[in-house]
Amino acid sequence: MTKPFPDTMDFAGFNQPSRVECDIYDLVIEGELPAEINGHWFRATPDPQYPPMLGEDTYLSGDGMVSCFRFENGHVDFKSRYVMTERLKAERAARRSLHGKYRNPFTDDPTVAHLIDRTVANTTPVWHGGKLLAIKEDGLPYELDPYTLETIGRYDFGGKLRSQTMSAHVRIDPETGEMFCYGYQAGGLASRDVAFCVISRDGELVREEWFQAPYAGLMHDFAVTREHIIFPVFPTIADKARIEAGGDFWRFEQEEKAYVGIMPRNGTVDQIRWFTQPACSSFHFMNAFTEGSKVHVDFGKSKCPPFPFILAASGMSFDPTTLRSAYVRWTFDLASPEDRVEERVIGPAGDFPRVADRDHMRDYRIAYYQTFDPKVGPPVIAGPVGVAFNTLMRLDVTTGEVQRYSPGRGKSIQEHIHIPSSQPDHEGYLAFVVDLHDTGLSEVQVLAAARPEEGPLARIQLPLRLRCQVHGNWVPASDLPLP
Ligand code: V55
Ligand code: FE
Repeated sequence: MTKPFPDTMDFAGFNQPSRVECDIYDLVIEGELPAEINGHWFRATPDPQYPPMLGEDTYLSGDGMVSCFRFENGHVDFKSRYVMTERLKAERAARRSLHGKYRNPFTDDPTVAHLIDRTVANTTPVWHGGKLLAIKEDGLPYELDPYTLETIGRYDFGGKLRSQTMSAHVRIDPETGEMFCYGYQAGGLASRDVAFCVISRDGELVREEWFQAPYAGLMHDFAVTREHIIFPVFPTIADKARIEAGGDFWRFEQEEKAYVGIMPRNGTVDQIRWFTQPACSSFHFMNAFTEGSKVHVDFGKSKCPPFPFILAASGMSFDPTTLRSAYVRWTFDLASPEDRVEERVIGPAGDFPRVADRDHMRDYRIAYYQTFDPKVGPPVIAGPVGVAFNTLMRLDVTTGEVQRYSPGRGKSIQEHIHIPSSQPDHEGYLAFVVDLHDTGLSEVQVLAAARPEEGPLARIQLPLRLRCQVHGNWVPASDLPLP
């Protein structure tokens, strides 16, 4: 018998597991959905099949559920399927959870000790080189059929990839089509090995170069410019002895420094130059670009990681007011031998930064990201951090001007995507799932990216609750034809 899920933040309210694999044809739409929006919006959501074996767990451990909104000429269809990982297959066969703590194999049921990895592939759906990959940073990607969302299997770039892991965040050069990514703890649990990888436009692994990070830090995202690769390492650190003793995977070490490694894109990993800063944290990078000898990196900087389970393991507690500081630009001058970083505030605190795909890696003006604004309403629980965002922002990084949109009290928003327009001088659209806490259902809102404050052009209604996605990506019909 499958018992109820625990009554904790990670599994209650809007975070209740949904576990629904479904197809919905022609969702009901209020307003006018622009007919030029054609393509697939893939989303990855942790959605645990079984209640945690040890009684509690973090949201981030949930089995990967990939869903897709397919937009075609003013119509939208929906589909959701589990990623059939080795882990989920073993658990379905046993009809119960067999895995213990987050990323800790020493806490698992002995019957799953033979599995190559325990990834749940729940973080990002990546479309590149004609393949749809579902990735979590603790294991190899899983390849999915982009039309049926059926799992094809674990993907190692045709046997070429040596790293045991692959980053959930990748960077795709809009000019060359190359995909940049990396695996951290590439050589094993809590190792300092990082495998820097480049995948050609047509999906071939053309570079895999290993280096040692200063410590086994949580490397969730990185940044790439036309000339440089930037590897930030913040002191949320794994410790092998602690993990082997059945302890927590991550601890935020306030006494450690943060490091940023910068290498020339046409160079090699032995040319990485490390800069240091006092301990801080960031999960996502907005954009980066090189200007002469200077490298600019834009991101949301906070004092410590936001996830309650990491804070608890570090003897800290969640405090949304002190956690977040601001969006900053770090500028590194490679012409200077000094270990110096110039920091400038570019925008309010928040997360889920996204720029138009074509703006990646170069000097840019517009970014879209999210924040929690207490003036809109009291905090509502949804997603892995607990307090969900309720406000979407459009930031002009050159002027600091911010436009805001909030769907209102009792509603929270999930990570947005940006959809380019084919019309000249049109900034495109933003689309995101809105959690309707009063009805327990979800809807999608579509806004004009240039004027988010004007509110939705269209609202796409769902007859169910969509658990909070971690990340999603838009794939235009020009890259993946509609079936
Ligand atoms: C993140 C998400 C993860 C994870 C580690 O968003 C970091 C950050 C969904 O899983 O395992
Ligand atoms: Fe992320």
